[in-house]
Amino acid sequence: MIDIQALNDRFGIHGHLVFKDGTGGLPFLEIQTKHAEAVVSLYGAHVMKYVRRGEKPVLWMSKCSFFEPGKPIRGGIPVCWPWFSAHPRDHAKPLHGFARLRMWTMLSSTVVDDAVEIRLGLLADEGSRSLWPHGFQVQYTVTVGPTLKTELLVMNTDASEMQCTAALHTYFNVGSIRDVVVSGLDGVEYLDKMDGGTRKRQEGDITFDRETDRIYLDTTGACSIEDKKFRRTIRVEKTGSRSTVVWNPWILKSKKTQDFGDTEYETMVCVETANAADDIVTIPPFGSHRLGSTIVIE
Ligand code: TA6
Repeated sequence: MIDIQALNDRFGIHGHLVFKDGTGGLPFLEIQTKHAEAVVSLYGAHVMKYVRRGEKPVLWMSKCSFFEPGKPIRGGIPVCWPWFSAHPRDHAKPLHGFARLRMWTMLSSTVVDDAVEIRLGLLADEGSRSLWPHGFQVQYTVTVGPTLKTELLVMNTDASEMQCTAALHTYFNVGSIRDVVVSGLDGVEYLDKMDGGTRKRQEGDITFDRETDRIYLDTTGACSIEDKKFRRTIRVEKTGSRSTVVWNPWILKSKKTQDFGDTEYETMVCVETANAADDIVTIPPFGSHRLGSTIVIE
């Protein structure tokens, strides 16, 4: 049982950061700043909410999300690590790795200019080694201010190299998916998961009129999500990432997914800062890798 009072005593910041007990007994923290507010679950180090003062939420959350140990929270920014999608050799292992299914440890909380920065940690243990035979220390830094910055620092604590894939699997809140245009991937090769993983090349901007599930490869550039209904553009900048994943489940997949409302696909799009498929990250012994995303509202 996590001691909320102890967390508030040690990491709470008056007027800026408070811990609370959440649905399913999963503790979360609320962040308030001059520019924005956010909610982060310690379960999965999962940013569930980011909204700038007077604006519509930037992140999408399903009204049907589970809040149960062992099941991922649906929406916000799932931390997918140490593998993206199915485990490469054992599909019985959890989709998108185990980081989003673990309780993370608070490491620090600070006010930095007009932002609040928190760091959460995850260490290898018997449970993780039963799924993935590596020693590691992971630190996840979330900076809530006029922009939302997230960074996943993976440290390899073994004397052997580590290979992993990952995604900051961000669900963005949009007015209507049919009026959304994603740009920044023109000419980039992608794997079309809706066409058996066929390799294709993006021509122009991305629009949505069906289930869309694509892993764009060898791309380090920023993407923009133009939301015509909300009359805003969300820019997704990234570091340490060579893949961008674009996903909308559309009608049938939404209906088939228990923690996804039948029509919720209409108001979300995933543009994920990732290293997936061919873009495997190799971390040398005692080395490290940083995967970072900055979300800017224009
Ligand atoms: O990132 C897109 C994707 O890999 C889709 O194929 C879909 O599986 C989605 O992730 C959500 O996965 P989840 O395990 O969270 O339901």
